[in-house]
Amino acid sequence: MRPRRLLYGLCLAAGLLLAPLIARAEDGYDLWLRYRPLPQAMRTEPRIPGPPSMSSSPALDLAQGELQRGLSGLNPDEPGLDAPTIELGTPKSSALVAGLKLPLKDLGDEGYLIRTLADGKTTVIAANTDIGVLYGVFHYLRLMQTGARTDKLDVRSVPKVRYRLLNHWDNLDRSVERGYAGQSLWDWWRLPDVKDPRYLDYARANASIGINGAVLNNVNAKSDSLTAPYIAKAAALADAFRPYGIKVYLSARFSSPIEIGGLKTADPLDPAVRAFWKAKADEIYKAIPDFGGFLVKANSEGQPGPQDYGRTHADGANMLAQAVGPHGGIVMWRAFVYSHEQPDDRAKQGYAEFKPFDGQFAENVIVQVKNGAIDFQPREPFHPLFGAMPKTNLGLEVQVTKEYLGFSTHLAYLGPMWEEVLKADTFAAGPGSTVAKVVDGKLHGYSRTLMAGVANIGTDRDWSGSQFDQANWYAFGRLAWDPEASSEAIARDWAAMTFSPDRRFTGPAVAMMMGSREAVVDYMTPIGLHHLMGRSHHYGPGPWVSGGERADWTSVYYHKADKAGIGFDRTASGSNAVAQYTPPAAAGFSDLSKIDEKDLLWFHHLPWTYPTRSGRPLWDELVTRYSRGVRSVEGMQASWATLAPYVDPERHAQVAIYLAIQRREAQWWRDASVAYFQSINGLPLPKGEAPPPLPLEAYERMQFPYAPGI
Ligand code: BDP
Repeated sequence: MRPRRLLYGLCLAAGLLLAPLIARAEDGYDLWLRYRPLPQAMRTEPRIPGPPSMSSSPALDLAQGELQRGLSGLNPDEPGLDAPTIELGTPKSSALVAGLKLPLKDLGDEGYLIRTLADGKTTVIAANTDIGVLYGVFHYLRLMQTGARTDKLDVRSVPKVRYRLLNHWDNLDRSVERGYAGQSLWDWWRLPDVKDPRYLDYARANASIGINGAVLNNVNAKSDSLTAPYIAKAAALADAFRPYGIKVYLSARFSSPIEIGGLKTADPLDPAVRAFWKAKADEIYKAIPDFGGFLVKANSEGQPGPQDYGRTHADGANMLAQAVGPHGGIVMWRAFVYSHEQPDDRAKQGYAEFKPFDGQFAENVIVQVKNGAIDFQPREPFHPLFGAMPKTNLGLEVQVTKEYLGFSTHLAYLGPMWEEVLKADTFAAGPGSTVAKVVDGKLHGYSRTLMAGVANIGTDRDWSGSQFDQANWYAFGRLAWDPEASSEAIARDWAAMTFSPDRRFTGPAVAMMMGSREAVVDYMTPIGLHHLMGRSHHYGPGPWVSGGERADWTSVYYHKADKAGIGFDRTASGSNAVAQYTPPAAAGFSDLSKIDEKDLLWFHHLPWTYPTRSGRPLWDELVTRYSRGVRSVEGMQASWATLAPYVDPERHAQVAIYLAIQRREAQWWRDASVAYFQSINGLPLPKGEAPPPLPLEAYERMQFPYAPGI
């Protein structure tokens, strides 16, 4: 044998030997779309459908392929002769669907029906559009993956929110601001020539949860993204995503007319500036005919904006809206604005700057509002703008990446956090005026609705930096589709699809997930405290952070602890931020007898001796909660250990290691916070509470110059 042949033979033999081992290793790449064989008792073995009877399209081919892939993975046995059959399509693509005269009218462009026909043997997945069919297929497969009955189906689903977008804070050098899952997926350097197959996997995963748009670049944007070479790169991504129903959007830097347009100004009322944006929009739409539109962070944290020219947010947003409007595009204008030159409570600034302009934004503008008035903290009361702008489309922005909840190594399922906000009552049109009803447009009749999630996705094999962080991506998509969905039901689906549908697994796993965010709140920012993390990288505790370039980036600005007490007085005796809410909502926050203690120190400055509802004085309650958080993590560790029989060793081990990190860091948060606040109040610890093992200075001295995500 010639040496090359020999080498080839050896490699082949080694490959064959190793293949079963490699195939068994699970690294999380498959997400919730694993399609591993179901336990025998759950199998139904439907007959895999043939190609569409009348016409096809890329999306329909994908739907067909996905169904085949799912069914043959989940039910590897040959279907029996009397196996049920599945028909999928639109009235245009399927003669059966056309003939059935199904009630498709109200399904719109994205909804679908899944129905078992009277013969009890045929199930149709039908929609008005091919993408609707694809969504229906993913729903059908989810039912199978979670072990639900599929023999008598009557499902109808229509998204309640029109724009369901991921916001990638990805930079052109492939770093990701606040990203903890590796580099950016977008290989800007090699695009547009090299089209990483992972772009398709990304799009497929998003389609499976109904996400229909991606903002490709960081809100702290560079103008380069709008130059011809980068438009071509974005167009290549748009081509990859299109069959999956995903449009691309770009963050636009407001000063681009100066930086890449050769103008002296970016004043939105200047005719040359308006002409620049119009020409830029035309150029983009030429390359990407279904381009979604622009996302803009203006006049916030040093970003340029219309106020630099004495103009308003409405002036800026409307100018861009006019440029993309003729092409069907939208502008998402962020309400996350605040300035350290403004002495008033930072929590009040978004409302103060936007509320006066209600009704002045163009119809294709959506003002994008973070869930709370400060900044993605582990817990914030809902943003006062919700319910306050009936004449302006408002969208909700949440952070899927866990900048403030332990990066990727803490297990925190964010579904309950978003559900808490979505269920919060604004009382804008009487009781029941929830944030969900504002966001889905029902309350005020918005013409455009939006939910945006700051993505937690990167080049890590498991996409999100941890197995359980995939659940946050998943839950975001599901809640954007239906903001009134139950985060617990979503967690159950995810756990079943991602690990095992066995109830002995999903029961404890879902319990862990549902308690996990509250655990983080306990060990980081209990009882309404907020913004206590390390400076700039935001890793670990930093309640002592003070001084520096801006007060509103310190911790002492927010906790206001002194010898006598702690908390931010946002009632009438303090900043009166509470007055930005409707009177009934405000009363619920300012009245000490009514307020939920979870928000107590967000709105009130109270003495350390203040009697909390547990009967403990405030200081004792605070310490108790810090320690409770650490114990909750120990509980998760114990629970996870018992779940080993249901999870492949690779993923089980990764989660266990991360939980050990979380346990250690929860203790660190508790100890450092207790040491700091005790240095301020000089009070003894409640009985049974261990003193922090290190002196305060030791915690303060810790430096993390290489923390990820900056
Ligand atoms: C903050 C992040 C910062 C973002 C900012 C934003 O620390 O990196 O630029 O939000 O939303 O939480 O613009």
